[in-house]
Amino acid sequence: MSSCLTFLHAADIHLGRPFSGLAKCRPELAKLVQDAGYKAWERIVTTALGRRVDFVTIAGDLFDSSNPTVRARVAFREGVLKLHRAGIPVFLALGNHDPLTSFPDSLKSLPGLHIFGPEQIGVRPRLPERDSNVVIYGASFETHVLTENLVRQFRRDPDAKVAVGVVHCNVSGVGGHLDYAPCTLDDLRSAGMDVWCLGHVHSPLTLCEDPLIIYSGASQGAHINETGPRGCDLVTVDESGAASTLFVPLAPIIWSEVSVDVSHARGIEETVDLAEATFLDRGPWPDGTQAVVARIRLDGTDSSGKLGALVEGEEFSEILAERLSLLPVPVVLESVRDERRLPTDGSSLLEEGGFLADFLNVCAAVRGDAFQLEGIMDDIRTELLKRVGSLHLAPELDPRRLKGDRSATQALLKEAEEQIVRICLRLGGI
Ligand SMILES: [Mn+2]
Repeated sequence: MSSCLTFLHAADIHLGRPFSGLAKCRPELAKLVQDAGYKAWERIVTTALGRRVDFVTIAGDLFDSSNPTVRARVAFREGVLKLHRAGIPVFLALGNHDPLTSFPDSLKSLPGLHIFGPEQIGVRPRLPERDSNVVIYGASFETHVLTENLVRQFRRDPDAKVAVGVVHCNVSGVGGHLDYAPCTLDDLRSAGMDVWCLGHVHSPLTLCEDPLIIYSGASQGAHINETGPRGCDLVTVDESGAASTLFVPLAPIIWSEVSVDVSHARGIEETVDLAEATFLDRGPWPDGTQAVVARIRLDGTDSSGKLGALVEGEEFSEILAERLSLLPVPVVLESVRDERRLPTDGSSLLEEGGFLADFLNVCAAVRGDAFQLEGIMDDIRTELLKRVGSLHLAPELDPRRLKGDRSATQALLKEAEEQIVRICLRLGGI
């Protein structure tokens, strides 16, 4: 028996997430990711059992909704009971998606499950194999919106040998998440815990090593902005109270966004090969990865312009999807984005002559002439105001704002120029 205390920390499991947007356009993909969410929860349970941890902590957004689905409720209950039968208790703090007031009563009294209330409370689990005085502190969201600092009320008891805090909160506005239960790193440090197990931020993050302050991240990524492996944390606390963590990837589906440089592709066939090679290079994926859902960005300069519109056609995506689905870890295409830079800096299009060469020459002349540039911006402004009115003009398109900012105006013109060239090449025959 190891003398270290070990436990599993997970958060933002979001059981029962509907993926309604995705279900409308890609029902098969929505189903794949939804099933993966349940699978990730099952893996949390089997990992806890396999590692024979002392307990499991969950820091909120266990359920996606305050009215969890039947499948979500059944899956959660099953997992908790399995852990209970193995003598592994679960400590659950609730978050903004699954607040206490709406949490199903039938689940509140599950054996082996402790749900934290709205005020800080320290629970001393009975851990038969430990004589140490382990205290787990936590607090739950009572309602969806919580703007108070939950963490400031936390204090370690003087007799606690190991102190663990569990809470769903936003530390110093960490990127891109609603500012619920805001707190600072200093608030967390001054509570005197050995470990802080947090939820809310969906990327795995270690905010501090001593004391250990971690976001486990979501157990399964839900969309293209949640790329990379997802899972939970295996936390170890030694006798001196020093804590460390090991990230355990569990998500069956990994979201991925890759750029494929098509500059040297000699044709559409090689573009397919390049995309395939990019994914082979990216591996190996963590064990248990069932599929990678990928967005492919085609970039680089299409110097000959020969790939033209072929990469935008449905057939290209279909062939690519078919090829990628045969990789050792199958890749499911989320989308293909065409972000090729076109050779509008001159080179081949200018050499070819014709309409596009004339157009590019005019653009270059205008860009270099402040007077002409301003004249064009005035025309655009008049036209835009006629069409949409000043109230609806997006700030970045407002020529009044651009006036006097020559480089921004030039960049805008360059972008327009590239779009026009792209459209012309797509039409072909020019
Ligand atoms: Mn969440």
